[in-house]
Amino acid sequence: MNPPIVTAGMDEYEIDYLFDLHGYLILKNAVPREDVAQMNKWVDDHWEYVTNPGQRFGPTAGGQWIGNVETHTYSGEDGCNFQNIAEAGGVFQRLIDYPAWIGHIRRYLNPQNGVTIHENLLNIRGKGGYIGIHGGGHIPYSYLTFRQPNTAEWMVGQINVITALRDIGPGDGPTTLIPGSHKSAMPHPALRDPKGGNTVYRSDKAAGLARGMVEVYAEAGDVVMFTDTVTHGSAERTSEGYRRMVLYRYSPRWIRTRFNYQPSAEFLAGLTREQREIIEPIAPRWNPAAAGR
Ligand SMILES: O=C(O)CCC(=O)C(=O)O
Ligand SMILES: [Fe+2]
Repeated sequence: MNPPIVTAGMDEYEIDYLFDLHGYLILKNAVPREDVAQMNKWVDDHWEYVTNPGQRFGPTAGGQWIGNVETHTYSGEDGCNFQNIAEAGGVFQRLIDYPAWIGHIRRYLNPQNGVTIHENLLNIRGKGGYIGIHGGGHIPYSYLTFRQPNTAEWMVGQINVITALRDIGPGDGPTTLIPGSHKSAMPHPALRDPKGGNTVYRSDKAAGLARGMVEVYAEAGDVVMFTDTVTHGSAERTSEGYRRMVLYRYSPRWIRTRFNYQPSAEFLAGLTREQREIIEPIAPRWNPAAAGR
């Protein structure tokens, strides 16, 4: 099967058809070289956090703070995450509503739902690292919708946008997914519920080896955009060195942030109106007389 590659000037209907059918798109050359270079420089400047295992933490433990960016790992194997990377500013701020994808995001979430960011991070993953197989159209999570079932309107509950900062090819631990699985009512064989329900979200097996998976390759500056509903994960990295990518997850404004990082005052002040509506779609509200605010 040919991967659903989107190139400049492609007809929107064709793009939508591919996204609907496969559950993902590869946006070629979506992020220009200068922006990729800026992000790689940030990684180089903060490499000590990646290589010092003492600064990798389990999902519930606190990480190291770089301003309002926090280091973190989900499982250890998935590598080092710099969570809340949008607060690193510059290009990371511009990614919030990057022109290459924000129009697709607004359309697929459905403009009536607005847009917010559920999670944003920069991930560095070394040899042996991977992500277990997870997701699928069978799971009754409110953010794993794809269309309004009565009218077939777009109603995608979450779209992941991965920007490759280095080329990601065979052996480099690419994202893997099962095209079309966002529409499957049956759990993947690795996600079967022993009691016959639809409760198993994730397995620890590297997703690359699971039945039906395809590896999604990307060159630096390409973007892999997929509904979180598609069954996915990543292959184990077998090459030397590290995979570098940035991930912004978009959801309707009704869905709360994953970790509830509170935007710093400086960050908020530097956002454009459109960016602010995404980062803080609902302004905080409290009794002005309350203490401590
Ligand atoms: O690390 C990867 O390639 C997959 C990341 C993932 O599971 C996600 O974006 O939801
Ligand atoms: Fe995922």
